Amino acid sequence: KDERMGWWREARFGMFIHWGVYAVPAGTHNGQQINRIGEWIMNRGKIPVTEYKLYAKQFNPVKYDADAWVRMAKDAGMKYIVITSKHHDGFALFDSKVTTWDMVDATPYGKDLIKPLADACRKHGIKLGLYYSHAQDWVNPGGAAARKKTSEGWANPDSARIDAYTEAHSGHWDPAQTTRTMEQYINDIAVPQVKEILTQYGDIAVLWWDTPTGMTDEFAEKFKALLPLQPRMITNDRLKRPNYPGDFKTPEQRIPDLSELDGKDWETCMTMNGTWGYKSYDDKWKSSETLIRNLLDIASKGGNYLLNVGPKADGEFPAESIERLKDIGVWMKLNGEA
Ligand code: FUL
Repeated sequence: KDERMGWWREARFGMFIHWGVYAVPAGTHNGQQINRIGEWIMNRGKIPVTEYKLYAKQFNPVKYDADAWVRMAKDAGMKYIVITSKHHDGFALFDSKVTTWDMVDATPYGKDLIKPLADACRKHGIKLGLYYSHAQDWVNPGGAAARKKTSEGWANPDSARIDAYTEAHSGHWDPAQTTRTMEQYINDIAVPQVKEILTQYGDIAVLWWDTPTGMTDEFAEKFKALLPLQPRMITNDRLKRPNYPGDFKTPEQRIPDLSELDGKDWETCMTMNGTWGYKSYDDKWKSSETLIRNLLDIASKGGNYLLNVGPKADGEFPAESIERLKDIGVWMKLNGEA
């Protein structure tokens, strides 16, 4: 394990990228601003599957320039990138053969988004990690859904009825989501897709699981069995809880106190503003100074900082993110870190 962790322990700083169909509504559905994080808009707004799918028809990131993204990360002193190959909305940014709910089949763009990023990372000496939502999937039937109340998410006149429905259907809000079992989803979608992402893009440095809603040991073992496909890869601690510690812990949106450190490897993931996935009106931006201080705090405690960018649907990073990455890069160069 120490051998596999070597580069990561020295990396200190990486870029998280949350990108998907949710960048199209960008926080607003049917004229209503949906509360909280942008990539959860489908769940928070309880958007029916067929309605949410229409957003993919507008997902056409013609300005996507993977090389420019990787250069921005590298110039900021980042050593690795972790991108959402599939988030909870089930949408695959890659070319998946087991579903049409992917970039190639469901969008006008029609091309795999992970491939150019993998190529650019290789070219610039940046490690590539893939986030994969293995349990939650709100579009491929049988995927899990975390129960979130509409009454907390937005002012829907029909909140009470929708919340009662999700309560009775393990968090699902659309009958289309439950036409298959979770076991079928694991066997026919999630396991084959993890196989796809671990075999289609060359070396994958990190596999980043998330939110093990409904995960059983039996399901978790099926995913674990795929890890030898990338023998040098490391994984986080979110495959299943407890008993699947992975290679590092993942404090979210917070930096642990010294008293919490127990000698295990850890990575703080954090947003630059208040959302992971792009929201057009989120303005809770942290200052560049705060971000640099966070990095120093984390590095001094032996952790890694995975700082998020939520690209827009046209393929560009938000201007505020670009500005902050540049500021961090300037500081890094002054301090001989990049
Ligand atoms: C969470 C997810 O539910 C969020 O959408 C985000 O991806 C964050 C990094 O992990 O648990």
